[in-house]
Amino acid sequence: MNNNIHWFPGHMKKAINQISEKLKMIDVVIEICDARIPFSSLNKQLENAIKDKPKLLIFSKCDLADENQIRLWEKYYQDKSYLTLAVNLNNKNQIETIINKIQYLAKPKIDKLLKKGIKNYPIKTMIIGIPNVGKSTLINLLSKRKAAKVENKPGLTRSQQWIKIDQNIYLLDTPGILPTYYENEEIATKIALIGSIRQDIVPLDKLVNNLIDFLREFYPNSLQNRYKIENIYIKNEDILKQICINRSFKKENDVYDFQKAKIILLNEFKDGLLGQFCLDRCDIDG
Ligand SMILES: Nc1nc2c(ncn2[C@@H]2O[C@H](COP(=O)(O)OP(=O)(O)OP(=O)(O)O)[C@@H](O)[C@H]2O)c(=O)[nH]1
Ligand SMILES: [Mg+2]
Repeated sequence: MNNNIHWFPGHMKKAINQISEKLKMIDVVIEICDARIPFSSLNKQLENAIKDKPKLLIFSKCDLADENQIRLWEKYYQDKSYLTLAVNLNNKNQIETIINKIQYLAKPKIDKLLKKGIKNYPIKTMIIGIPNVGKSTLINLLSKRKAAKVENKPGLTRSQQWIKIDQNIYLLDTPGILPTYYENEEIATKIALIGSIRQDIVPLDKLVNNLIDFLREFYPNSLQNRYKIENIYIKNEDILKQICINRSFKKENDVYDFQKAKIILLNEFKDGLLGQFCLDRCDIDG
């Protein structure tokens, strides 16, 4: 890892403590992971802190991820008793499914309260996840019908802002953001590759080499098709040269512009232009 980088395990602990504090008043947790890294975008310390809460695990950006791997990862988490949902959060049709899952998760508590004669209990939910996984997109999606109305209602903690999203479901309007300061270099690289951490936090060549090795191993056709590289079982540098040829990336003195090829490869991968991928492999990482 770049020697200039300082990792801050203390920040993680602080963020988890802050989230844990808010979670005390929450009935259902909605945790979002990026479907391209369903393992690396979840944090073990946080998982421990919320293991007793009813939880919906949303795999966002499944339009950018490998369907087969999503299915395997969903099963992996379902076997650990998680309720999962793989979605494209840009698709507005998801609202009802998400609401139904929240209601399902809150039902044991509601039933218990009903037995005590307490009706109309407001279900309080909160969204958590690492940066860029779609937390704000989900808040906007869920609040759309009610135009992000903020309620100050007895039974809801007053100092917090709540958005009413359905009959009796309330969403904390500020999501819990987990920092992506990971000590583990492999995880940091994956998070950088999908764009949830500044890419320059990991040295460019490391990112690029990791990506090419990964694509060659798991999705050989992607490089072949996108950059018209006939044989991809060549050195990484030669792959980059092929990208320069394919895109006519040359500098003034007629030498190949490798830098440009590296950036283009990273960006096109991140934006899904090379296809749908999962960087976490359920059979290996899970
Ligand atoms: N393709 C695709 N893009 C998505 C999806 N969900 C969110 N995005 C995009 O991902 C980017 C980040 O989404 P946000 O909702 O801002 O993510 P966030 O978790 O609130 O990010 P922070 O506030 O930085 O922590 C935006 O460009 C969204 O449009 C999805 O399911 N599919
Ligand atoms: Mg946000």
